[in-house]
Amino acid sequence: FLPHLVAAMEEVEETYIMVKPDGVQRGLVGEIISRFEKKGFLLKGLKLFQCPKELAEEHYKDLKDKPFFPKLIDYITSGPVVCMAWEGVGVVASARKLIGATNPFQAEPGTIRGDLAVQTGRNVVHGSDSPENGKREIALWFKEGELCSWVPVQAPWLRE
Ligand code: IDP
Ligand code: MG
Repeated sequence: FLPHLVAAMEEVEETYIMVKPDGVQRGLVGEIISRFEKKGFLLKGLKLFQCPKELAEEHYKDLKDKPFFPKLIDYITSGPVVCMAWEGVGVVASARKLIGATNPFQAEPGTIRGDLAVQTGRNVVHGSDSPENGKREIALWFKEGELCSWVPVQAPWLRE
């Protein structure tokens, strides 16, 4: 399986996934991690973290002119979040599919937001929207030494 793994390396992406404070408060951490774990992505980093205001503002800087921005920052800093870095071929788009639409009312059943949330302002989970933002966000939320490179025993059973 090694030549295949090397070939796949070229397409490997990283995405930043975060259980937001409502997901932590509602006891959904295990459920949410489990969806990515069962899919077969590779977990590279994981921590419980109280996000400072400056980091929340940097993370969501593209939304700073939106009317909901102050409430969004209050929400994300209102309690601990669970930060995750996941790796895989096509992981960015695939994770967004598992997460579902931004508005949980529009998110399909079977998606995390479709199954577990009812409102945009409390949509339980974040996922990077592009490979570039995946890299940017992982660098923002994790320090050097907090990420692991490893080969899970299931690797040869995930790809032919
Ligand atoms: P995404 O999380 O699906 O990528 P974005 O448009 O990037 O959605 O918005 C980031 C986050 O900001 C959303 O997940 C949600 O928590 C919050 N948000 C977006 N739009 C609204 C809104 O209209 N009202 C309140 N919160 C919003
Ligand atoms: Mg977004």
